[in-house]
Amino acid sequence: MGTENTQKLERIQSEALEKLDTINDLKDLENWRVTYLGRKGTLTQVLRGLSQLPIEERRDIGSRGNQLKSLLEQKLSEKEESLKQADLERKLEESSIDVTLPGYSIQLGRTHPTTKILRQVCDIFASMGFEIVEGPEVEWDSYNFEALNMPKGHPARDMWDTMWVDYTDENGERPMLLRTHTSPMEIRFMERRDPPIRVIMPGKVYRYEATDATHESMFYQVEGLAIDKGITMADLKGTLYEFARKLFGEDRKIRFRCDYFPFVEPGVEVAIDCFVCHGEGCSVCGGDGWIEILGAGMTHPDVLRWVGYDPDVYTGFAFGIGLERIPMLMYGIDDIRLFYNNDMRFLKQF
Ligand code: FA5
Repeated sequence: MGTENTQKLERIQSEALEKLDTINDLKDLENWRVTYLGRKGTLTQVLRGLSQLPIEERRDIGSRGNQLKSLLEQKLSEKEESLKQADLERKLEESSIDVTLPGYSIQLGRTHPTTKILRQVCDIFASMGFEIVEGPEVEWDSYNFEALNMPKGHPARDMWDTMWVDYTDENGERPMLLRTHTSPMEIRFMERRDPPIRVIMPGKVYRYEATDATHESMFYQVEGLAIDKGITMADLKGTLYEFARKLFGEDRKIRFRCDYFPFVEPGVEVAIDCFVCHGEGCSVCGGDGWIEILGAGMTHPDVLRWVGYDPDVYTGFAFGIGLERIPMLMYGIDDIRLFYNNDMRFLKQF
């Protein structure tokens, strides 16, 4: 009986080790484990039967059996390790990824020239005590035109080729549009606040426009508004001169000329000498020698009345800067359409 169990253990050992040598994958290895070391495995059976054996044999077979169990468990884990390693190497060899190649570099974006200039413009006005506020790009007709002294049918509405939105209120009375300028924000702001006011309001505006080198159908404006007791045209000129000097430097020439906007009286347009011809006249400035960058003026008394301010107490000025015209002047960009073409060759230069 004693010899029989010893021989059984020897058989299990030689058979298990022999089979283990032939195993090449983890699934077969698991079957091997179940065969010898599993709950009903051959070695487990021998160990379970120990209690049936006479005491002297039980000790001998128990000790041999447990040694064999440890041996098989150790061989099992060694084999498992080597199979996993081989599996990993095979996968690396088969895969098309060469982990030793340097990775692709991620293309970093950069700030758009319009954003860059907008930040500079905001900083300059902030340094002069102006706050910065944004508003909606889809606007009511009443804010875009009516409150700005352009009732329905007013010929000055033709100054802004408008993109209408197919929407009115339930009475069909409040037509909607893509704002043609940032001036409606003046009204929205004044409705909410009492003077004194010093604010700039940047944002996108839209015009149904045939584009050319200086005209886009979507562009940015920066609206400015200052309302207080005793504000005069001298304050407007001083503010805009200071702005132009800070942005373009002391040497740049600035021109003020009379202009008409229904919501200011008097109105002006401000131009900077052309960066290409410096005032001589060329194709970029349309032969004029100057590039208009903004419209401005003293806020019209009717506009003040509309928002409930008393024009006998308060006066103020407003301006609307065409933002893209500024980087055009600063960097010598000769076509505004380059800004929004998404051509990386252009955008990478800033
Ligand atoms: C206005 O839009 C007025 N709201 C400005 C204003 C505000 C006047 C407050 C008085 C008081 P205008 O249409 O001229 O005005 O446009 C203002 C600036 O926007 C222009 O000086 C120009 O720099 C720029 N601009 C006008 N049209 C275009 C366009 N199609 N593409 C690019 N820039 C434009």
